[in-house]
Amino acid sequence: MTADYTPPSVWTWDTASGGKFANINRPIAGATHDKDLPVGKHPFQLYSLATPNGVKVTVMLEELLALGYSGAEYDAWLIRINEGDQFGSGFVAVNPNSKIPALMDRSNPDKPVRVFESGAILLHLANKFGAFLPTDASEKAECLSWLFWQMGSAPYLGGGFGHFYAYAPTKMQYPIDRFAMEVKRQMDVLDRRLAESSYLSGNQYTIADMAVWAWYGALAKGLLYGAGEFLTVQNYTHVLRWTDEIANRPAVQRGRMVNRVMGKPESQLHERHDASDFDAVLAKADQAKASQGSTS
Ligand SMILES: N[C@@H](CCC(=O)N[C@@H](CS)C(=O)NCC(=O)O)C(=O)O
Repeated sequence: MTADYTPPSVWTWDTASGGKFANINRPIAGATHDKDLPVGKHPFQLYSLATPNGVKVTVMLEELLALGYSGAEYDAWLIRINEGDQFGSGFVAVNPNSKIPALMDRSNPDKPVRVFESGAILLHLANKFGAFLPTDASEKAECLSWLFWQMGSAPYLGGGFGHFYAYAPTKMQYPIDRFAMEVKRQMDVLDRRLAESSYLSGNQYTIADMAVWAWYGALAKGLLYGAGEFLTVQNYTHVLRWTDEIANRPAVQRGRMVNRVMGKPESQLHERHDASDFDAVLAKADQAKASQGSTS
């Protein structure tokens, strides 16, 4: 890759373009191999991974269960995107866009419904259970505005800033400057909103908070792309206040563990098929704490 690149008249696919994830990027859609998806016993079958886009859905499902909606019981199956699971024929049938998260709503077994795009999944669940979506028209409009704000903004954070700051094969100042500027502007947008209200849509915690928290809460805590210092995230104090409050919710703590394959082993629940699945992970965390205590 050179700084003085002149695009040819017709773009061609260079399979060795470099950069993290270059092995799974393709200029064509559709399945690469035949593979059925597993189906468990619960009304909802989630096929996902604990990236920010995946976490917002497991948080929502855990929040619904915490409110007592047993109809929100779910099986969460692991999709390893760096191994190309999203290109299996079963997955593509649920999400033709080949990206996690993808949900099959089997509450009516005679008429399963597929839902893809995390925002659509959150809205589908909120409508179905009448939860985490304000009923007041103006608060609902505010909630949907922030939900769709996240859908439109996060690609600049992940695909723009994160890609060029952390994943591209070389560090290039122009795209890093461009996307750092945009991401800081987005953080300021949130900070100003959260200075004037407890949650994004007003006084209620909603699907907009779940969606935005998964991305911008992680960024505010310095957990994305090792970029906390670079973006001086500690300056967004209202975002941090809101981030910590959401992170303390027990359902959020459970939701962020589901389909997680990175970080401390005691924070990872690769697949979730029953509420009791969390117990084994929490026992591992207790063991880790105890063994730290006995060696110190
Ligand atoms: N707009 C989509 C974005 C989903 C998305 O980008 N998923 C990523 C992981 S965070 C993915 O599956 N990438 C795999 C690929 O691009 O092949 C949503 O909100 O659901």
